[in-house]
Amino acid sequence: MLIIGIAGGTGCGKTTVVDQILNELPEGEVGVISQDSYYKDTSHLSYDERVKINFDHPRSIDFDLLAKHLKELKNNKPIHQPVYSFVKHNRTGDTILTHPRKVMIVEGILILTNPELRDMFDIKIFVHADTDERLIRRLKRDISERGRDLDEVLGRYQTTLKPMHDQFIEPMKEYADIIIPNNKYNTVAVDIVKTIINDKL
Ligand code: UZR
Ligand code: MG
Repeated sequence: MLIIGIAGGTGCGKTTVVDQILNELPEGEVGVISQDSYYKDTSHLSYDERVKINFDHPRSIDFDLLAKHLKELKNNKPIHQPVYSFVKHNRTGDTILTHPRKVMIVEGILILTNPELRDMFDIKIFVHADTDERLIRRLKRDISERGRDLDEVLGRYQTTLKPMHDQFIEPMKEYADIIIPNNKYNTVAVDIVKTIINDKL
């Protein structure tokens, strides 16, 4: 199994890059695990308490479960990936059955901060987009898809997103094998990654 880690700040276009890779590879050969599915279970907290969680800090992620699942997939066992709701800020209680594939992509803002995961990645990719581009995309997405408003997104951006990005995400470029510049759709970079994957398939 080839395991590819794709990191980069919020709104850098990770999900888009992953979708572009998936679209052009044979179906059934590539699987995706999203760090977003592994936010810690917050059922013991009220909604008002959950909103205050710093979701951009590595401790908000259940890395133990993520690493365990990745190992199981590596051992050719299917896993039950938790389903997370950004609207409720909590796991929904549902899971998605995820089967092992020849290529597994793990994507998320903080996945390169965890040494155990880093060691498991055969290829580490960091998607870069300028801060203003990322903020624009984040604003649009959170308002249209995640039930937020302008004040909520900007407030969160200033208090947690930006400081956590500078502290935990940006320094992870150091570990990347490939950095994809993604201020606009980068066909060449996606082609290169596809070629590497096809080589291994
Ligand atoms: P991407 N996030 C939420 O907004 N709510 C949650 O319940 C859990 C996570 C956000 C998180 C992070 N931060 O910036 C983003 N906040 O989801 C990561 N606040 O997702 O990589 O798709 O941008
Ligand atoms: Mg995403």
